[in-house]
Amino acid sequence: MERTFIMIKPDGVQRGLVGDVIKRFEQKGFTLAGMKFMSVSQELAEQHYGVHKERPFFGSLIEFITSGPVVAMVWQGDGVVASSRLLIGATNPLTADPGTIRGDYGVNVGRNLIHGSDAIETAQTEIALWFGDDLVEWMPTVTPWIYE
Ligand code: ABT
Ligand code: MG
Repeated sequence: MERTFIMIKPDGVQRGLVGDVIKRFEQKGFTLAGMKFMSVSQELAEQHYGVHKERPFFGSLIEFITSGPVVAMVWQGDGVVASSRLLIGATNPLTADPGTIRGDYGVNVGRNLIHGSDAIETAQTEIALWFGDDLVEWMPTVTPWIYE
């Protein structure tokens, strides 16, 4: 089953949006496979955002993501990687569609509330980085009402 890494960033936690975000993923029909409320170390932040190391916003990005607790999660389901990006919306909340998380709650690209892996391969790398093997294998009893 496909899995993706989702993180509610410090702004989403501070603004009390944790419940709303989890609700959207639950109601879509995806299954939670891992979740932890945690502070992000400098080292983990730099590894997670390693692809942006040379970008001008790298410093402020690391500062932001380590500025307060985050909720790290793994969600699973058919097509969950691409579908999560649709639920989350465009990187810039001002151009994210209404109905998406960023479109409904965000204004600034540096305060865009939530992270979702951008490809299946990235998801595998990010899940290994944040959770290792510490995931829960289970099958909700409603599964036959979501999958034919
Ligand atoms: P993430 O889910 O955080 O990876 O965002 P997304 O994949 O939608 O967008 P990318 B391009 O990966 O942005 C990573 C973080 O960098 C911030 N950013 C990005 C800027 O601050 N300025 C920029 O010009 C760009 C392109 C937004 C993302 N996260 N935060 N916070
Ligand atoms: Mg990204």
